[in-house]
Order: sequence, then C-alpha cells, then structure tokens
Amino acid sequence: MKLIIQIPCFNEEGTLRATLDDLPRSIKGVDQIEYLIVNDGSSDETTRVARQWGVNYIVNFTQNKGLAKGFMAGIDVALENGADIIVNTDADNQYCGADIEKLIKPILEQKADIVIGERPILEIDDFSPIKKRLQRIGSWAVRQASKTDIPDAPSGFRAFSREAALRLNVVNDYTYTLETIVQAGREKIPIISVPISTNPAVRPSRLAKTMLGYVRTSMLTILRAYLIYKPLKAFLFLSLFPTLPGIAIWIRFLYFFFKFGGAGHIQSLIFACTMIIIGFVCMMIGILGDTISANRKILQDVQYHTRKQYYDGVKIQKPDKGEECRIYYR
Ligand SMILES: Nc1nc2c(ncn2[C@@H]2O[C@H](COP(=O)(O)OP(=O)(O)O)[C@@H](O)[C@H]2O)c(=O)[nH]1
Ligand SMILES: [Mg+2]
Repeated sequence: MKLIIQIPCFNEEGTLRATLDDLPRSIKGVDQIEYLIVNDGSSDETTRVARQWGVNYIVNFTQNKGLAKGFMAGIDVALENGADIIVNTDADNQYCGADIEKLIKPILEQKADIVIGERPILEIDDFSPIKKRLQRIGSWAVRQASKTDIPDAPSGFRAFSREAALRLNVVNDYTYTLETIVQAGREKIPIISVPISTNPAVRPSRLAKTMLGYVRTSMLTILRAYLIYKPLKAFLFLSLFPTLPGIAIWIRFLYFFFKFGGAGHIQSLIFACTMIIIGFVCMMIGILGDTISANRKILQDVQYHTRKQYYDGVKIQKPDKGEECRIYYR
C-alpha cells in the first residue's frame, strides 16, 4: 500500500518546510509514504525548499495555472508513480500531519473512496464571523448540488483512493474542492467526512483574496458543477418562470376574446406568446444539456478506462530507480 501526500504550492517558501516536517513518515497499514509538491509557477524558492527537504516528486509549472490545474497535475503524477492512496494537504501548515492517519483509515478499511477532513469551523479564531457564516452557506449549497452530507466542502485536507483518483475530473480553473464533491455525490463515488483539527493561520488566504470575489467564484463553480450533472432538471425549473405567467395571460386573453368578441388585448397576447417562447427555449436548452450530459458520461467512462490502462501500465513498467527527486515539467 503506497501513500503519496501531495501539496499544491504557490510561493510557499516561508511555510513549506514546517508543513513537510509535520507530515508522518510511517502509518500503520501503509508500506510506503512519498511526498509530492506541485509548484504552480512560484517566483520564490519553493522548489529549492522542497528539494532540500527531500520530497520525492516535484511537478513544476512554468507559469501560474491555478489550484485546480495544479491539483489535477499532482493526481496524475501520483497515479503514474503507483499511489494507492493520495492525500492532499495545504502548504501553509493549516492542517495537522498527524490527522492523515484518520483521513486514510476509511479508505484502508474500504468504507469510502474519498475522505474530506472536516475543520472545526466555529472554533477557528482566525475566521471572522462572516467567513464562518459564508463557509456554512457554501457547504450547504455544495450539499444540495451534490446530494451528499459533507459538512466542510472547501476543506483542502482530503484523501482519495486510487480508484476515485482515476475517476476525478475538474473543469474549472479556480479550485478542485467543490467540484470533486459534486462529482462524487452525483456519480455515487463513496465519500465521507472525518473531523480533524487545524493549526493557527500563519498568513492571509491566497485563494480568498477578497470575500466578495471568493463568494462569487465559489457560487459560479457550484452552479456550473450542478448544471453539468443536472441540466434538464435545472432548465425545466427555470422554464417555469416565464411559461406559467405566459399561459395565465394567454388564458386571460382567450377569456376576453370569446366573451367580448375578440377586440383588443393584443399587447397581452404578444407578451404571453413571448413568455411562452422563452420558456420553450429554456426547456430545449435543458433537453440539449441532458443529451450532452449523456455524452459526457460515455466520455468519462472512456477516460477512466484509458487512464486506468495507462497508469496501471506505467506503474508496472517503471521500476523504482531510487532517484532522490523526480521533476515533472508541465
Ligand atoms: N497550484 C496552486 N496552488 C495554490 C494557488 N494559490 C494557493 N494555492 C495553494 O492552495 C493551498 C491553499 O491556499 P490558501 O491560501 O491557504 O487557501 P485557504 O486556506 O483555502 O484560504 C496552499 O497550499 C497554497 O499554496 C495557485 O494559484 N495555484
Ligand atoms: Mg490555508
């Protein structure tokens, strides 16, 4: 059983060493632990710190591509190097290395394929009351979109089984955290949550530079993830808003037409027809989205089998050369 712990980094020379030092060197039930960092175009000494510490893999982006792309690139390299379990943690030492054992336990016991670390949000002093409330609302929205019961959706402390990692798909550029939960819930990948502890913050958040920007991007990400999985339901619901009033006004027009011999109310008729047409277009978009979504399921299945064949193949072919650090340029 091989565990690869990956850390996405963007200019983390200040905190990376402490984060790496805190990671476990051995865990019961795991034969081998390796360490991977994704350097997302940092302009500081992140890579040097990682090499000096002795990480096994560095995925290097020459320019900044965002957390979601960094996360997926790390997953690819971990799969290629034979990870049976992949843990993601943050470079600012927010999470406790000792909790990794708790995080991977449900995977070792085959009770889940994805495990999310649940932070004690209400007890974190560094989070303002408004941030705590927004986190609660955001996690609620993800639970609705994903039909899961995950309490802390934006948590970056998570474990994935190899099987779950082979199925992961992230299309937005901003963050992987929300979309992966929606995917797991909608595709019935077993996902659970375990309580974890956190360390005090050492620097301001890089991802949530402004609260408003963070909320807007998160909401768009959740909405987009939901639309990918449930376009028909979403657009049928949306189509009710113009269609129902349109039909009501149209019936009113018919009433006057037959009762008073057809004079007047032309504006009402035009308005009613416009509303009904808008509703119809919405419905058609839903049907189109649904067909595209069926296509996506087939593509995803093909992608899963291709990935499985490829990564399981290279895993067997690549003997451990005992190199101290493999660097991947992406
Ligand atoms: N790959 C990548 N990682 C990033 C980027 N911005 C932040 N991160 C990493 O994402 C993790 C979480 O970032 P942080 O600022 O602590 O966000 P927060 O704790 O969610 O508020 C850290 O490991 C960062 O280094 C980015 O642009 N690209
Ligand atoms: Mg952080």
